[in-house]
Amino acid sequence: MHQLGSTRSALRHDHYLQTPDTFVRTPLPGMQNATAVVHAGPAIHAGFVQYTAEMQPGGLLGDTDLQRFAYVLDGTINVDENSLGPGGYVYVPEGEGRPLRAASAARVAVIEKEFNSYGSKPEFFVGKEDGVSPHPLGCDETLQVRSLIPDDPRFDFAVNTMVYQPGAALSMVEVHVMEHGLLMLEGGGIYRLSDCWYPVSAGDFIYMAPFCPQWFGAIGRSPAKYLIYKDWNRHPASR
Ligand code: UGY
Ligand code: MN
Repeated sequence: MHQLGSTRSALRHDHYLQTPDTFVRTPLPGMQNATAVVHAGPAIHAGFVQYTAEMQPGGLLGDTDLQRFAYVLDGTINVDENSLGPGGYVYVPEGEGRPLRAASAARVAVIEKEFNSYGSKPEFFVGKEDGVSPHPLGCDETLQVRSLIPDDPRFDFAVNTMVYQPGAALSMVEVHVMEHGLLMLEGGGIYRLSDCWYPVSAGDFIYMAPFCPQWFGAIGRSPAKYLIYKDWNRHPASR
């Protein structure tokens, strides 16, 4: 049903909020029995591409020349001999082009980025979120971060999950050179972006440009959780 033209989605010069009611599906080259909801890319001057792939059983995400990180939201995907369920993830280095095949109906958060090299190229790996030890952000035990990409300067980006207990919040308004792609996975709260405050909940996507003022507070009776990308480990001049 239409909502008389209203939506929480909003596009501003240094951020945007994209809510599921506004998602438009599109096929991408190399996809078979799959479509993408594109969240970010060069069209908004982002230094990375992010999309959610919605795959039918047997669906295929074709090769890419870019480095690719994929995090399974629902269902099961296969990469080489690896089978990944919800919370599983894979990193494919630039130029390796290993296809992802859905073993069941699946939804996958995909991040692709041109590699900004520093030393040698990192290697292919797979992981499971619940195999990563969380650490508090600063001294705040109510806000736990899991780093899904190893702490290794060869990687030019980071992907973390952040879990906020109800009432937990970032301790400061952050303003930083890194940009973010953020997918809300569970719960909700209020996101401050620049001079706007947005109610957000699971399923929403947020893009934050470099230096976009940002703050989040979790509201509700259950924790809020998001998956967040940032460019990382590189000199600001090399972007
Ligand atoms: O890693 C970060 O910059 C993170 N704390 N930002 C955010 O949650 N908006
Ligand atoms: Mn940040």
